[in-house]
Amino acid sequence: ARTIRIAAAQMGATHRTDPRNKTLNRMLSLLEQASSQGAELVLFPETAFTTFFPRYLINDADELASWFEHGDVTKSPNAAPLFDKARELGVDVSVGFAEAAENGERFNTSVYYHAKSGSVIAKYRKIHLPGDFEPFADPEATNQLEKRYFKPGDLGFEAFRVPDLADGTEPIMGMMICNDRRWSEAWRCLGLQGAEVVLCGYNTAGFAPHLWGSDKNQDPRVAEQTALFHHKLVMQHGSYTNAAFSVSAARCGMDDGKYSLIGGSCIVGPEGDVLAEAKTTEDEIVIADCDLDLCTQGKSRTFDFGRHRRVEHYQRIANQ
Ligand code: CDT
Repeated sequence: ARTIRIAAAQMGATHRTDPRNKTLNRMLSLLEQASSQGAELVLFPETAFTTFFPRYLINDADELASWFEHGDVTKSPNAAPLFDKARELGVDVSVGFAEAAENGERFNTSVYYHAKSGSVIAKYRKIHLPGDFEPFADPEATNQLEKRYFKPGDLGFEAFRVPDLADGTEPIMGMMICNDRRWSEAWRCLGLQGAEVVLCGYNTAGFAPHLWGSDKNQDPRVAEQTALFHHKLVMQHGSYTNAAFSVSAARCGMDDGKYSLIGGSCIVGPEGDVLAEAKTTEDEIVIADCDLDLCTQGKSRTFDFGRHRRVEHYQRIANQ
């Protein structure tokens, strides 16, 4: 069997005032825990090294720059120890971070770090940036200013092969980030490349009535449950319709004592079945053995794209 033991490293509350090394130490501890449980690959959340800063209106250029990793993330002082530890433990890591590229452009990014070669073998820049450029007028509203701080990703949804996993059979993986998981197009781009595992870190607001904009979301408990339901719905649907495993890792809990983010980190099989899921909204390892041979049925029968898709009728989604 082509089995990989994969972990989602869920991360609980991370406050605006938390020092970077506190957050980094939590990540190192999660990585060690996952490794001691035999994980070969660990997924960390979106913008894992900091709180989810796009909720704040930040006008000071230096402060804004401090939320980003500049240049090569594996050498960035606030992030490098994670990659060094991954290499030492021989565990692959996929992690999200705010990227300030060499040319000054800023993206919401994730990388796949391959421990054996000690190198980043794939990079993804978030394509679907949710929220707004301008903050809400209501000062109590939770904002999501990703359109202000990031450019839409320019690397596409590129699947990649990972050496030294699943008995050296080089499994095909893909990355998406948070809001991307709600878009069937993102899943299909990866599915069409034969992706067997899709990795997705996220920060999803629970109670945030302005942001979600629905009457249903006025009650905090209902709002959280609705957000959690939609999260699992899209992970299970995307996995099933593309016959791929998916792994999702949340940044969750109550940031700054007032901004709630949902948990629900999970590992889903190619039949859409939840194999493992978080029990808390704190730092927690969610782990499962993923036998990639289980993708074969879906990829060769129900979702054999070559035989069953009717691309001549899909012009609308290709061009508009
Ligand atoms: N980080 C991120 O992309 N969060 C969004 C919140 C939705 S904004 C209405 C998400 O899709 O989970």
